[in-house]
Amino acid sequence: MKRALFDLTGRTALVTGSSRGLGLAMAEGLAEAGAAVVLNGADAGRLASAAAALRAAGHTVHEARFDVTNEEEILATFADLDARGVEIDILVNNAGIQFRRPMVELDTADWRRVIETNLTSAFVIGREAAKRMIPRGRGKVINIGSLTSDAARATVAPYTVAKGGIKMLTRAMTAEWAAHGIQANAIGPGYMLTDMNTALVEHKAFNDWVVARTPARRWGKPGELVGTAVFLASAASDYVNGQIIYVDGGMLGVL
Ligand code: GCO
Repeated sequence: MKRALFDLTGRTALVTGSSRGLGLAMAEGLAEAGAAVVLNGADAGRLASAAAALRAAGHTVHEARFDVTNEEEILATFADLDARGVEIDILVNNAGIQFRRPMVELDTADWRRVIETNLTSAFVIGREAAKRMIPRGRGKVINIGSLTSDAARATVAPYTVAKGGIKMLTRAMTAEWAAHGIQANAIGPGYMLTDMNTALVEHKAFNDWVVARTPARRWGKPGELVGTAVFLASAASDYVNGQIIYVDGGMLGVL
């Protein structure tokens, strides 16, 4: 049977940082397109309730509690998935943190924590997934970038550097894995209504700046990443590689 272009039936997607926010929205969208999903979070309770909600909607859900900065936990998770015969066809490197502080006041430990969580984790988890995708001759890696993958904003330097790194990591993955049938791409969300941005939404001047600066004149909703995620996870993007697709209401492209 010829697989419909955007159909993910029979595929399994691991989405890191998916017990809430953008990650959960994308996991739900991939499930609605037919995929089984492996939800991930560091908090077992939050993970279990997110998984229960998706199961109640009729989706096939596995739970993978691990801290994306803990390599031992990552390797143990992949060994456990192997043992259970759960093949990861689609990886969404979404887990990330934000930390806002001018660089002259920024501790090196905070810098390292953001880089480890937002960039190094994508390399380590991507490496483990690719080791298993390459022998199968196919796979999808979707890295979650940001507007700051291409433009800086004051007070968020480590986040900006990590997200800039995500764009180039995506291209490095393409350089090494595309010939093995793996498509690695990125999504650059704009200003989305997530927990990470609550303080910004509640800050009137910042909120007004986002609304005025965004051609769509509004913040984005997590569900608005789903279409791009399904496209990059499906056969529809089999010749799309090393790209970053901005889902930002036009913010990055318009002065
Ligand atoms: C910030 C925000 C941004 C957004 C997003 C924009 O402090 O400016 O947290 O980083 O979350 O990444 O693309």
